[in-house]
Amino acid sequence: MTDTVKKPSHAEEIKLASRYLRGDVSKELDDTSNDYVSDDVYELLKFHGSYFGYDRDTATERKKAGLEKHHEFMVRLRMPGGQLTAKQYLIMDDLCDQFANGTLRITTRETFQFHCIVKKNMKPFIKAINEALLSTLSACGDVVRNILWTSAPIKDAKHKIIEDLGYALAKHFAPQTHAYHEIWIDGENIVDPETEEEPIYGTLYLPRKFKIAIAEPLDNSVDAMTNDLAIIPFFNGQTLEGYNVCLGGGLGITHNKPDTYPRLATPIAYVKPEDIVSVSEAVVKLQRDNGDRTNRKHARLKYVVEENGIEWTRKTLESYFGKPLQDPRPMGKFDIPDHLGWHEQGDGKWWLGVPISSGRILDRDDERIRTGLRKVIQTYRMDLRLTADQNILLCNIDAADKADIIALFKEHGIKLREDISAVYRDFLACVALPTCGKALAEAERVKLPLVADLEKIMEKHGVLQEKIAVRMTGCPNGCARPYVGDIGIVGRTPDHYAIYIGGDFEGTRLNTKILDRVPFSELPRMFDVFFADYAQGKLSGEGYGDYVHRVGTDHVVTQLQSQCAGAVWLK
Ligand code: SRM
Ligand code: SF4
Repeated sequence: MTDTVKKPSHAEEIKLASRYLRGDVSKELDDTSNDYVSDDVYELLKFHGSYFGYDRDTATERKKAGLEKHHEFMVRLRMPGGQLTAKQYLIMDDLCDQFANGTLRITTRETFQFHCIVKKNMKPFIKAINEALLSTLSACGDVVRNILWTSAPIKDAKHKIIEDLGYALAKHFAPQTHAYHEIWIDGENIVDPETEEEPIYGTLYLPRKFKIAIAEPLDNSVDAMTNDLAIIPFFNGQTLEGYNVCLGGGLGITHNKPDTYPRLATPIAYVKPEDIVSVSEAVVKLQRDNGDRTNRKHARLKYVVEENGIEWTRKTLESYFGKPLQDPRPMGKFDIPDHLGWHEQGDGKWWLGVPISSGRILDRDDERIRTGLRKVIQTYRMDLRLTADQNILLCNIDAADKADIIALFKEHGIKLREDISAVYRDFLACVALPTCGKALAEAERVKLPLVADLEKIMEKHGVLQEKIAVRMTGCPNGCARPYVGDIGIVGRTPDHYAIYIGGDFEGTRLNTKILDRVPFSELPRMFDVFFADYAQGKLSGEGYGDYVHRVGTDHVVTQLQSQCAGAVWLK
């Protein structure tokens, strides 16, 4: 018998042949004889911050009418820590009318996405983004993605240290290729690709996307442990002592494929402040050389760590770093502070956290979020931060302006912290239909009616103000991090969802699947059983996920079986 050596995936061949991400991107975008791009350019465009797709709402009708799909592009910004200025916001707001679908979409990784851009607009659009001193380079693709840290603009030494590290890592891992400038900004070859180098990534870049987040136990609002690399600083008061580096978080799965699984990062080592950038580089190189380049479904760092074990991971990391590493320090319980509403920043100024349902900035019925936000930002020119739970923080506000700002929001019918329930606040939904090519079911578009149902049910059982994180996605890829919430609702087939329960609010425990295909219309009935049981059995202050973890998922399933007997979705 001969050993079969697996071939690298096609994506690897495309990267290798691309001359550091150039390929035919520019040529194909300039071809106005059609509105699409080839499969190879589709792969390369990701590194430039864009996904090519089509409008899924109209695809079937158009096919019946013998028409082509309506092709369009999504564009994502890279915005470390979710930070942008008022001027940049206002330009993005203009650009979404000029080139996209008139909405800005805050993502679960603290940045903006734009949807429905047509091919001929791609070059002027990305150029205009860069003219506003923002970028889309490496917002997607097999590279280090947007780096997350808490959006809270607290002015103390601790937050400054975290922010400085975030920016240092973002700079360190930015791709070095000039392709981006050539294609989107200068429009000509300024560097010979033969002489170029990617010192960290090499010609093949990484086997897959790579995500980094920094959290400290008192603020894990970025769900750090779901990242390939989670960095946890330890402070003594305001003095930094060092960092735990935790490897191998990641959430994407395929339904019914047990060899794909969500995983939380494992603490591997404790490192000194001066070593954190080199150790992070060592982690990225470990994944670069050991991630599975033959199968993209198996290519994330989580599989390298899980399959080789902690000892191997630690030893291999030491060999890349070049020095022995210390054991990780024990970590305390994580917390997730509420960044919405008014908060004093520590320098006499204030920030206001504004809830944006599913991060979609648009005028919706009486709630004119886009117009109201624009007006407030135009008037007060404050700095802004986007959060990992799809909200926006308006920063550096003078106490004297607080009342007028609230009045402006009220005038536009915008719901603020005090106008929404806890479950509204902590319910994340991914984009899903109609733009996401992977969506099996709806998420963002059905979120608000579902929240309204949930609120009624929770109120009926007297648990409306309990903190419960619900995360809903249109497919099992996990973009709204459904496997770490108290409750995960994951698209299974059109209109049907798999249900996961028993994670924790703090993002440190995975939940468990209990149901496979619940129709959307049956979700309220299911929640009614969940919350009746929870209200009766919970301890004071106990979250839903913690309750389920204590009583066991079998107990919840038994409740469902006795109260929804005969329901097809229980089988
Ligand atoms: Fe995601 C792919 C949207 C955060 C795991 N994600 C996609 C694509 C690009 C669909 C595609 O590949 O064709 C989605 C674009 C939809 C659209 O129409 O806009 C998409 N992901 C999003 C966003 C916008 C969700 C949101 O509602 O905010 C988030 C953008 C983040 C950003 O700004 O960079 C987003 N995606 C996540 C997260 C959460 C996180 O990173 O904290 C995850 C889970 C963590 C992880 O990476 O494991 C996530 N997205 C995935 C996966 C599964 C990856 C895997 O290892 O299996 C895919 C599919 C893929 O990569 O092949 C995916
Ligand atoms: Fe699309 Fe699935 Fe991600 Fe939702 S979870 S945005 S449906 S890839």
